[in-house]
Amino acid sequence: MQVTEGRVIVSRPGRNFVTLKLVTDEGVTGVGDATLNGRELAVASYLRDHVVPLLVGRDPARIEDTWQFLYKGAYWRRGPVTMSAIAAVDTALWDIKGKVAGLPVYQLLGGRSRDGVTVYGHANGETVDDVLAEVARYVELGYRAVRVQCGIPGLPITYGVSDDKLFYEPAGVALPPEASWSTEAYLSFIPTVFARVRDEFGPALRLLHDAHHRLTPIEAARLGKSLEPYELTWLEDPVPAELPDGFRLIRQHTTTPLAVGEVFNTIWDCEQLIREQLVDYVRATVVHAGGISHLRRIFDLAALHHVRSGSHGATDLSPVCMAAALHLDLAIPNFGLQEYMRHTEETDRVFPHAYHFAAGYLHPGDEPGLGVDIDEELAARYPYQPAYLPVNRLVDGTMHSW
Ligand code: CS2
Ligand code: MG
Repeated sequence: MQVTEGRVIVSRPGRNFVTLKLVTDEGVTGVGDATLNGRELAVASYLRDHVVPLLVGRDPARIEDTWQFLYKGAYWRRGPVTMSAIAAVDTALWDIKGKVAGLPVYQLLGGRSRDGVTVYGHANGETVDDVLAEVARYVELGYRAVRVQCGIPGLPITYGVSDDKLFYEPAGVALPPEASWSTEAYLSFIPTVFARVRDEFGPALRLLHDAHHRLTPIEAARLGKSLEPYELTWLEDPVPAELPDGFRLIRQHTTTPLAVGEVFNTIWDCEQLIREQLVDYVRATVVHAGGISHLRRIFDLAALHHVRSGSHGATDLSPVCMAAALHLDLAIPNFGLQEYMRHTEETDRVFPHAYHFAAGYLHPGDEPGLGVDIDEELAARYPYQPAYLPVNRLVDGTMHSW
């Protein structure tokens, strides 16, 4: 069998997605997600101009060799654009292998290690009362874990809080919007939100919170400590992770578990964090961290060091990425949690999929391959439009991390 064609499909069914579809001489096809929020066309060009020509004529069965060829052969290693492009190829090749074998991909990864994939939803609201109503909605839907994000009094916009419910879209159209931020206001307010949520929903519901890389290590340590009475499953992205030592400082002060990794693109971004047990959950994803093959390598390393998976699953990761993540989540021994932010109906129509939600769990389904596809005719009706994530400034105008 040979790869004969690779189609790079850029489409905006509700938001921008980049999808790779590999075609073989025997008619079997495979799909991979290549979406990099706000930088979509860079990955599309990387694939179209530099990768697809290398794939034509290759044996699609050679997944690991193709990964090594694209990673080492480029000379320029790592980086979100490169690794998202490699991820798309890797994911599409696993899809093809599953279809050829007549097996869902999780069977090729060693079979099920659990009955279903526990997911968490993103409950957000402007006020604590809005947040309580959103958490209640997730609980009614059957969720066992909820991430809680609340508007901060005195700040006009808070990242992660919007009018969108069940899904939410942080990327605005055209030029990037700017938000403002006050650590002081945030640190004193957030524990009061969790006090109300825990009080209302009791001890069994798993609660999470995302700090979006906005704190310094000592501020994050204070937040972790003040959230201890509310027994969070994790505090996500407390500090930017370029400097792993920051996590050591947080660890010295709090037993609130830590999660990080949605912007990681290789094992080298988290090797020290994992090896030194500085975090509890690694949240790298199939699409941004080199595909199923490389993410499995990260999770295998994590398993040796008491670190569990907690993959990112916001709306900018397409249903193709979600399907691939679920096959891996079902198979690995050290699965922790999977984020599941629902896609819009438009997105779901363009990406028909077999995965389904029931009683707080997602299951990838039992179709051969990944069980997801792209309807190319429908996708063509939604042309790309530039859209950017907001940038964040302190109230005095200083650029801040987000
Ligand atoms: C968030 C996302 O879901 C999450 O954990 O951090 O909103 C994230 O900021 C976006 O997916 C970035 O593209
Ligand atoms: Mg996050």
